[in-house]
Amino acid sequence: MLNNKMEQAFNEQINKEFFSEFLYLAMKAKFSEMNLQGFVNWFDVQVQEERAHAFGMYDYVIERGGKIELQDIEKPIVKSEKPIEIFEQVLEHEQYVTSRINYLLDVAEEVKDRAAISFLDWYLKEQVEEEANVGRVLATLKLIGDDKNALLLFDKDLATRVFNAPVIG
Ligand code: OFO
Repeated sequence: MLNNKMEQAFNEQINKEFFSEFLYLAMKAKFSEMNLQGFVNWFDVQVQEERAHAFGMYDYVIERGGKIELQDIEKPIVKSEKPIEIFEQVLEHEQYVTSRINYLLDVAEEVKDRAAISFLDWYLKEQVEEEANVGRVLATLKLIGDDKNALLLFDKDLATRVFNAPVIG
C-alpha cells in the first residue's frame, strides 16, 4: 500500500510528465512551422518518451494499490522561436524534472518506501540521460550559430532518432 504523501507526490509527478508531453508537442509544432523535419522527429520521440514516463508512474501507483488523481494540465508556453533558445528551455525544464524526481526520492526515503526508491531509480537514471541528450543538441546548436547549411545538416541527423519503448522500473 502507498503512503498518502508518496501517493500524492506520484500523482503530482504524473501531471508533470503529461505537462512535459504537452510542452514538447508545442515545441514540435514550432519546428514544423520552421520546416525542420529532423527536429520535428526529435520532439516526436520526446513526446512519446514523456507519455511512457507518465504511464509508467500511473501503472505503478495502481500496482501499489494507490489512487490515481489526474489534475488539469498547465498550458505549455514555448518562450522563443529560435532553435537554440527552445533547447535552452528544454534543458531548463529537464533540470526542473530532475529536481522533482529527487523530491519524490526524498519522500520515499522519508516514509521508508524502499520499493518506491528502487522504482524511482530508473527515473533518476533516465533524467541523467535526458539532460545529457539535450545538452548535446544544445552544444551542437551553439557550434552551428547562424550557419543555415550546418543547421540543415544537423536537422538530417536528428531525423534518425527513434523511439524505443522503455522498460520502466
Ligand atoms: Fe520525463 O523526462 Fe523529460 O521531462
